[in-house]
Amino acid sequence: MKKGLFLTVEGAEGVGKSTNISFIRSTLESKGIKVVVTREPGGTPMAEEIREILLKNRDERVVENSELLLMFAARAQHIENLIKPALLKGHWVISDRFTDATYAYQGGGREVDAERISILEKFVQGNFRPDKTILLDAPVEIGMARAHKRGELDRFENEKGMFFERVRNVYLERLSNEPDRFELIDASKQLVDVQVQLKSVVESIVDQTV
Ligand code: Z5A
Repeated sequence: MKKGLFLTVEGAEGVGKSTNISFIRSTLESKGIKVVVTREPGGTPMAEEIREILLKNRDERVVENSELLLMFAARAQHIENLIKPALLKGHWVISDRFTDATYAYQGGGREVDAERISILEKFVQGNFRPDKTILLDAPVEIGMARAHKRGELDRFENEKGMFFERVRNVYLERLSNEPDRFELIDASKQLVDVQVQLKSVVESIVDQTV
């Protein structure tokens, strides 16, 4: 039986997930909560190897179904070998991306039928879903400009603006379909303002849970 809380952080590229996960972690730890931070694709040694395959720029066309299946192969390793054992110990798990990213990137970005994703979600996860999801949202140009400052771009970061518009739209649709699970943060603001919003959201999640 699950004892900890599974929190995912989502958003299109460069919205500040990595930066703000450190802030979320320290906010939770200051309240005495034991936290495990992880990411997708990745989080276990084998899933990190799959991540390298997925992110690498290559000449061979990556077929949409191969990309989709690899995302779920990495996720199966991640859920069974890291997320569920940590939750069972009572830790809170914060994952930088999870299955909402598959709906957004493979469903929205690559235009794979959402029904196909849903079938794999049920196959790999059963009923396992995040308890809460924080969506960092910003206009695509802002996220891309921030991400592009970091230098060499991976296979996803090399996509064009329209791809990320579709990604953002799917995230916003999912937020409006599941308002109880999602918390929306305006990530276009200065970092200090983003973290004021985050602090209040994280404190309210703790108040509802602990
Ligand atoms: N992917 C997928 O397709 N399907 C799936 O199912 C899953 C993933 C799970 C790797 O993810 C890729 O995998 C991802 C989707 C795909 N590709 N893309 N794009 P990732 O999460 O590792 O990669 P990412 O989305 O590119 O994340 P990122 O580049 O690491 O961005 P971020 O974590 O959101 O941002 P950041 O590194 O914290 O911040 C970016 C820069 O902006 C940095 O210099 C910060 O200092 C700066 N920053 C952050 N916040 C602010 C504010 N508020 N103001 C100003 N500057 C800021």
